[in-house]
Amino acid sequence: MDNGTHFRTCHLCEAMCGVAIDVKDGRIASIKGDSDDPFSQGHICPKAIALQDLHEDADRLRKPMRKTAAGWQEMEWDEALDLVANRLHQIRSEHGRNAVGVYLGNPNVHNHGSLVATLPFMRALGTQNRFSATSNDQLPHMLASLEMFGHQLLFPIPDIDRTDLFICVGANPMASNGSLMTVPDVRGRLKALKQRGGKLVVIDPRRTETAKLADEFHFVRPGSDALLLLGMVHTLFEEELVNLGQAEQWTRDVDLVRLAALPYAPEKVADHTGIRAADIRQLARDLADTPRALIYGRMGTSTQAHGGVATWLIYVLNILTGKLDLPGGMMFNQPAIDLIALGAMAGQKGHFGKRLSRVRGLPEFGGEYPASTMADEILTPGDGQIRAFVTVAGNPVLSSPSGGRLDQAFEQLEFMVSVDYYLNETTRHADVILPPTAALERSHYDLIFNMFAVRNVTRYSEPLFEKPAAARHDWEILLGLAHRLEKLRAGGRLPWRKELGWRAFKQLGPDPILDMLLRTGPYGGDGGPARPLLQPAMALISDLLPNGHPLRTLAQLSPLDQRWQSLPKGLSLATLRDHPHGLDLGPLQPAMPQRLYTRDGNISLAPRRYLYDLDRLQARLDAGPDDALVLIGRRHVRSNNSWLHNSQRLVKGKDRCTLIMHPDDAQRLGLKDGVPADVSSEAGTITLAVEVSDDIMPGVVSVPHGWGHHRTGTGQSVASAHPGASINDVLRDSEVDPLSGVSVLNGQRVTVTRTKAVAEHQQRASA
Ligand SMILES: Nc1nc2c(c(=O)[nH]1)N[C@H]1C(S)=C(S)[C@@H](COP(=O)(O)OP(=O)(O)OC[C@H]3O[C@@H](n4cnc5c(=O)[nH]c(N)nc54)[C@H](O)[C@@H]3O)O[C@H]1N2
Ligand SMILES: Nc1nc2c(c(=O)[nH]1)N[C@H]1C(S)=C(S)[C@@H](COP(=O)(O)OP(=O)(O)OC[C@H]3O[C@@H](n4cnc5c(=O)[nH]c(N)nc54)[C@H](O)[C@@H]3O)O[C@H]1N2
Ligand code: SF4
Ligand SMILES: [Mo]
Repeated sequence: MDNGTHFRTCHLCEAMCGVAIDVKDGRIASIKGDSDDPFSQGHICPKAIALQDLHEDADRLRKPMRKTAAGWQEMEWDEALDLVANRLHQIRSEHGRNAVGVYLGNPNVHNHGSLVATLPFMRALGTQNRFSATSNDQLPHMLASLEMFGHQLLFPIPDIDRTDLFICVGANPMASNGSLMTVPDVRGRLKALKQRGGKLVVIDPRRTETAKLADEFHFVRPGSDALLLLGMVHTLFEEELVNLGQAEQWTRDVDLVRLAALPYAPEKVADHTGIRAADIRQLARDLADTPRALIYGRMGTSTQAHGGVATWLIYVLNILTGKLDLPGGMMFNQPAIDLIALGAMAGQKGHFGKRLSRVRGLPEFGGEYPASTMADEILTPGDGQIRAFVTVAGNPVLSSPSGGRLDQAFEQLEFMVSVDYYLNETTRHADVILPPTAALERSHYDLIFNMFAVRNVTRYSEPLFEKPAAARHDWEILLGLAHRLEKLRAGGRLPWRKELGWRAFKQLGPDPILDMLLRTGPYGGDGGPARPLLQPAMALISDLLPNGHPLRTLAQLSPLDQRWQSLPKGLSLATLRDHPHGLDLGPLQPAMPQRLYTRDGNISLAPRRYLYDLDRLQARLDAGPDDALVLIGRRHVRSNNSWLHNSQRLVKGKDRCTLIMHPDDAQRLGLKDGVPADVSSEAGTITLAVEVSDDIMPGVVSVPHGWGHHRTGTGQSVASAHPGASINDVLRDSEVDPLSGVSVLNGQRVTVTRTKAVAEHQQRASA
């Protein structure tokens, strides 16, 4: 790679910071914030250096590997892809297409090549046993968007730069850098909020890094948010504070919400939530009375026992107080590549509950079953049992509940393949590992996170390093497998048109598709020359895609054909190449009712499935306040899920995988700061050091996720030296929110005891 400074978007988290990477003698000399990026303006977080560490990591796999009796052996690409396709095809021929399971992990959504190639790959696999990180994450948000706004990806985004009241429930953007809110430099933006006289309120069972910046903070009992939020809705109606503003014209079922909230007066729910009734009422009043205000919820309100209802209620509160679609409230963004509109044009807005999973009868969402039933589907014999498994950029052994059970399940498969560049807790079970190129060897465009950004922005990054001759990109691996699988299914030969389609797809790759999408998108509209060969190639490619795939519309799109009330800026890939720091496309704009995709064009405020699920909440209320010890998760700015622990520069320093516990609980349990404790449930036991702190609510303990690198047979030397323990070895996969199917990652009951070995040791010492 040329010496000098290269500009790029960091792909590690959702914030999309621009980085300036200095290369000297073919090596990275420094990584800094790109101060000319109009969106991030030079901000980066400590994780950005991991871009270099990942790239240079000697443990990162660079060639396909096969597990043999004599250990792992390297393979050539064609041999590896043939082997994998043949084995998968053989198993589905013998046991049916659902005998192959597949799990897609989080890094896929940070990789436009993977996104373009995943769906044809899924279609080629043809299995209904699909899983992903969605059901350990944002599923309730997608469900609420689908039910209320008619499209699973149409998320309301906090207009953080213009709001005067930001109520943050169950999110810790100071550690996570924002989620479903792409927001580089959240600290700077929250500071600006305060400077203009605005207020930040945080509601969380832990006084988080974000809470420490807040003007007002409330501890909330994990899993009780739905009660708190209903108490706020109740107050709005009782005190006549409901005012939908413009949205009144296109919102239906307001009365049903009023009725639903009747039993939940703040005075009734206060003890359950741990928040005083007067405070609940004041929160509702503040939200209603502040013209530019919003309430935002994330992992803490989503991945819990009432995640479906709580997430719905957050949307409801914004709408009842007239904050949806208003500057300073929750707004819809308008990305340069609008997968929402494209999906809708292709007839696909999302679906839920069309099928139920075989073993536990859990609902599919967007064609995927909940990750919490993955082990059931592998371990339970019968028709449709999963016998072969594919993971793509995922580490479910550490990221999904009952990790120990997943270890067992993966071990008993007939065949497993992982598309991943690390030998880790999950991929160690694979028979073949197919490692893609490193991120800096590929181009980058945020197809997903541009849709969640707090401003409309766009930026394309060229590869920083040339791809090594023998390496394959994720999209090449997935298309290579898909093409082979389709051929095998067709008995060895495809009709010429399909064959041509696969070849065109593999030849073009994702970037010409980006170009086409940019030109035909809302900021395209330059009427530039449609490339003569591209359009027919797109027609061939779109035939390979499943029905409803957003790119299915590709062949029909043309730059002259204005589908959006166009905001022409003449965008194309060439424009973006000319602007390596990215382009600002302006603040969020009101978009209702045009942006709604519901059948009748209205917001559905009270979808029935939420109302039915209130019975379960009522039962919780009837059972009385609960003080059992419950477990919640946490994130740290120097870590990212399970896969940045092999960077020495990020893991160094004091142990961050600790059990945070309130002093009262520590005293009751005979525990002290720094002493190891056992955290147990039916799923398993983990041992980790206690960190006593009154920053956590009594009755709650917290453990970060993504650790547990003590397992044998992995190939991450730094991570193994800083193993920590996996919270998902204690969380039970039996606990899901029955409404949405999302895993309960926060609020499960656990027992904590002094680690036996230590207790015995101390007894001996005192004897
Ligand atoms: N208890 C608890 N569990 C949680 C959470 C929690 O808060 N608490 N959070 C949940 C959430 S929000 C998420 S998103 C999930 C994440 O869960 P997963 O997506 O299953 O796990 P990650 O830790 O992100 O692992 C990513 C994997 O992808 C590989 N990888 C990285 N980049 C690439 C690439 O470019 N290509 C390929 N092919 N592979 C790559 C890494 O080596 C790693 O194996 O975890 C969930 N699990
Ligand atoms: N540094 C870093 N950044 C990341 C990641 C990472 O692992 N590390 N992961 C990325 C991913 S994949 C995602 S999805 C995002 C997630 O982004 P966030 O949702 O902002 O991340 P969390 O830190 O998990 O915040 C969840 C908060 O909910 C609180 N909580 C737990 N239970 C409850 C409850 O019952 N009620 C309420 N009100 N609060 C509760 C927790 O204490 C925690 O503060 O972060 C992304 N960014
Ligand atoms: S916040 Fe950190 S990890 Fe996230 S995009 Fe910015 S530099 Fe990368
Ligand atoms: Mo996530």
